[in-house]
Amino acid sequence: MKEKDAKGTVENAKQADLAHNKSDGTDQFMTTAQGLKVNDDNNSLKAGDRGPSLLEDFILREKITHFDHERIPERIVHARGSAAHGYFQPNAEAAKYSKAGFLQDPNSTTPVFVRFSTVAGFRGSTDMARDVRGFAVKFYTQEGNFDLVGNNIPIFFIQDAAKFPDLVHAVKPEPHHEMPQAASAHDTFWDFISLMPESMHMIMWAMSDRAIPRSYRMMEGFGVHTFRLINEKNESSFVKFHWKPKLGTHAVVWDEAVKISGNDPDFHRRDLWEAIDGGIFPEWELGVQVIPEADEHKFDFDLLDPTKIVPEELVPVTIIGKMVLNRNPDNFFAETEQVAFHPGHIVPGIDFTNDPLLQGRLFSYTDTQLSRLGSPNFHEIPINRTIAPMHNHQRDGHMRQEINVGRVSYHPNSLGGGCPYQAKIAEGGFASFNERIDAKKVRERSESFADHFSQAKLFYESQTAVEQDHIINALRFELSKVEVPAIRERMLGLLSQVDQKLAESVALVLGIPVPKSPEKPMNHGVGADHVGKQEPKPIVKYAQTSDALSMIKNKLNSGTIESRMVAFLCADGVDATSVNKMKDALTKEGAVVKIIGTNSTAIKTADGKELKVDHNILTVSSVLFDAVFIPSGKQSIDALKDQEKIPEILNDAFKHCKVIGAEKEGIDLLNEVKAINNISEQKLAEHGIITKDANNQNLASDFINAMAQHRFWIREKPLKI
Ligand code: HDE
Repeated sequence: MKEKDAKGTVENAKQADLAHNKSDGTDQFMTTAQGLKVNDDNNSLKAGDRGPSLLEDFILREKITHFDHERIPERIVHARGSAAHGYFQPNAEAAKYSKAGFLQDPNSTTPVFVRFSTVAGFRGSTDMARDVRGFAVKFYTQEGNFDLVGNNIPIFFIQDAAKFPDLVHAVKPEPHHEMPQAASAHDTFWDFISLMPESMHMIMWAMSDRAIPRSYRMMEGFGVHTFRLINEKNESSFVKFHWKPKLGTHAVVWDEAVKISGNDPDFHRRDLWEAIDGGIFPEWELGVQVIPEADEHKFDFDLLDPTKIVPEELVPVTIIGKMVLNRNPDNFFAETEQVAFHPGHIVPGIDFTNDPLLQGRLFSYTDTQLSRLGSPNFHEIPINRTIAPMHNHQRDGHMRQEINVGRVSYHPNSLGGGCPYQAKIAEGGFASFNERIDAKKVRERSESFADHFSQAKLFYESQTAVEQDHIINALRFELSKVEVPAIRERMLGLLSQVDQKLAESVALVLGIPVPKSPEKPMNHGVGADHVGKQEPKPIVKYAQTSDALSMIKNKLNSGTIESRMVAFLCADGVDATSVNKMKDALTKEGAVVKIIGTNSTAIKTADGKELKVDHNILTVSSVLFDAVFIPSGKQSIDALKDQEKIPEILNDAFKHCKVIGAEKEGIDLLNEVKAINNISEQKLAEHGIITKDANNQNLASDFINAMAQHRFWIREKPLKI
């Protein structure tokens, strides 16, 4: 009876705990942390109204002391991030490969919390840096938390965890003056890279438009390492995890990224927040490339090498479920900042491989949480708690939340009835995959990891000409920021082993020649003693290119315009029919229309009605939108012609190859863009400039079809090589 009471009390306390964990503070008295109602929060306790403050003022001291300690260390990498809640639902395929409980029932859903991030920048840095994006998913499964802590690029810079601190030191702001912020375009990064040929495949991806995504919602995600799945029959297969976005994979262009950083450094955070807030829920399919255990050595690369992909043309991606993000966090710090991911959080049915990068990560994440969140009890922070029942003998420590009852805190025990019990495998107990290891202890790199250029080549050659130009331009920019000539030269040497023309066209702008290529591809680090001693394997020339690697050729891009942002440029006297017709058509397709007005509140349409303004033209730029439309209305157009921002908005929209639409008098405003005047009227649509005369009724559908093509690269001048 007593025991029952005690349990009841604990239950009540737990409920109270939960109630306390979530509070919006409305309709309640202000109290101190101890629950004392506060009578005056505006004045400190003083000796006389003009006298000194009194040490006795415990209310002031409590408030300021708490404030003084409000910050925790930011993540050493991935400090800048944004997150959302949602759910995962498997399909019928999933159970074939894994016995994980959350993958068994197509009618079940599992809650998830997903955090996207940049890597190099500090917590307050721009979302738009050229960088890899983190894509970390916490599945709150009934069998415990499973964290899939991946990136938006399927490979990594280095092959062994031992080089991770060096990589991060090299890319972070330089230690003497802490510059540059959130940028790889500086000497220490390229110095390191130029001595690490194994990074060349990743460099191709990082210099491509993948590193400047249009939205977190429009990125692929990858588990990067090869993992294992184990099914009910205890069959193990190797897998690569893929997240495939429903909205396709899209990027901005570099000039746009630079301008977005100034216009709205929270661009990705805002985009994610507003989409979910507006009921446009981001969605991904989860796919796996499954490689049977017997095929481990079938490929020209090593499945354990994290600088290699498995081309989708060799092993197709099988979809095993979908993920939908449908709820914004309530509190940034409590959730997005305090969430603690760990690639070692797995559940039965999922296991690791011996990828030496993954192996290093398994140690690092708990270690970092101890210093970042300050206690081994970080699993008790609400966002990190498992929804599975949790019982063990771990006790105490800083900020322990759980009140463990009873006197037994050890195993085996008889005093506690032997509880908690260990679970047999049939009862869901976790047992590591029984892999046989019979080897010498060595500090070596496997010879099978030695080819650093074939897949860099495969990636480069799989891109369209436009995408290749963007890679060349990114390298020109980054290496022009490098000050030490020897670093540039070494980089050109490495690039020439990916593609001679690529190296030459970068060299053209650097003003130096490409060094003579070594006869054999340079597969060992220049002067680096850490990269195995073996002779490099001959380069495997991949026969095919892979469309999946190109964002433009990628079949994910279905042409939807859902959630795309369109700026309508309006002033007093705008034609309401022109606005509404286009707006209705776009909204029907799921696009979002924003009225950009010449004031911050509302403008008057030609028929005297009020049109609510979403943004004052002073605060926007076309880089914040996917397309621009100029509705008709002579008075409106005349007023817009006087606006200082108009030439910048239209010229940028043109330069960034975005769709521009204009109706009747609106067409006059296009004169602001010289380049448009050089395009003949018949060719305007081909260039993504959608206009119409009074008789043509197809403006809206033409505009929508053009937007579905995303960008009109025809406007971009091919690079001189
Ligand atoms: Fe991480 N990584 N990482 N990483 N990583 C961290 O953990 C680390 C690597 C990734 O939104 C840290 O909690 C090592 C690859 C993401 O909270 C830290 C190595 C991939 C996030 C850490 C790697 C990742 C992190 C910093 C090489 C793609 C953000 C704060 C052995 C598969 C998670 C933290 C979030 C965060 C260590 C390499 C993805 C220090 C040692 C490869 C998405 O523990």
